[in-house]
Amino acid sequence: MASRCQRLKVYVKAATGNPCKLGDCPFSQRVLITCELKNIAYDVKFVDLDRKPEWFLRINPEGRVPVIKINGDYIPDSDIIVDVLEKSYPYPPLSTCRNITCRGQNIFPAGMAFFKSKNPRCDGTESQFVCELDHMNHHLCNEGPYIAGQYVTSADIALAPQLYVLQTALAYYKNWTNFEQFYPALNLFMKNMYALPAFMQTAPAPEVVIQGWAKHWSC
Ligand SMILES: N[C@@H](CCC(=O)N[C@@H](CS)C(=O)NCC(=O)O)C(=O)O
Repeated sequence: MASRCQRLKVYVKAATGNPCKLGDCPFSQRVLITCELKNIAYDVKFVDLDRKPEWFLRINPEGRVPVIKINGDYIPDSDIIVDVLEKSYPYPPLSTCRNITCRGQNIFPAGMAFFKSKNPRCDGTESQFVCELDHMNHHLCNEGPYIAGQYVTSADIALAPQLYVLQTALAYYKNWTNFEQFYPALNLFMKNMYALPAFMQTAPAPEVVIQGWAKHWSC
């Protein structure tokens, strides 16, 4: 068990242009939701990824967030962090088996490729993204409402923040709003997840997502 006298520190992305506000990093939100659901007392530190401070690069030379500080150790990478939190704070249990946690892991990279593509119909990025969404919609329709069935697990906590930023950025920049019409089970999953207090308290504002994704749009 983690020592209760040391508060956990969570280093997350700051909003573009506002180093004191929560930024649009779905991996950071994943860790924050996990802390909220496990009732872990924690402090948040915002990291300006556009101008990475020296102190942060000393903590994590890779320069990525999220990172946690637990019992004096700095731990990067949301996959590793949620495992550490599960072991240190076992209640309520959120973990599920590896092959379930992996479900949906291709949605975010496929969505990002579709978002960045200037010719998604021809280069296959749209059909790849649609295929990933179809898979997940089908799975949730048959075995949902959550990825592992009746209860929220770490698999949902990993996927929902990714869907949130994709949905926000795709609607704004590409006028792509197909979740409700074509993926009803996935759309219901998103609504359920977004309605959790742990999600609402840790989600970046839509305008922060839109600003954060401007750089992907212009590249
Ligand atoms: N696999 C990592 C991915 C973390 C990641 O890519 N974080 C992004 C922000 S969302 C980052 O720190 N990028 C570095 C940069 O923008 O310079 C995890 O799950 O934590």
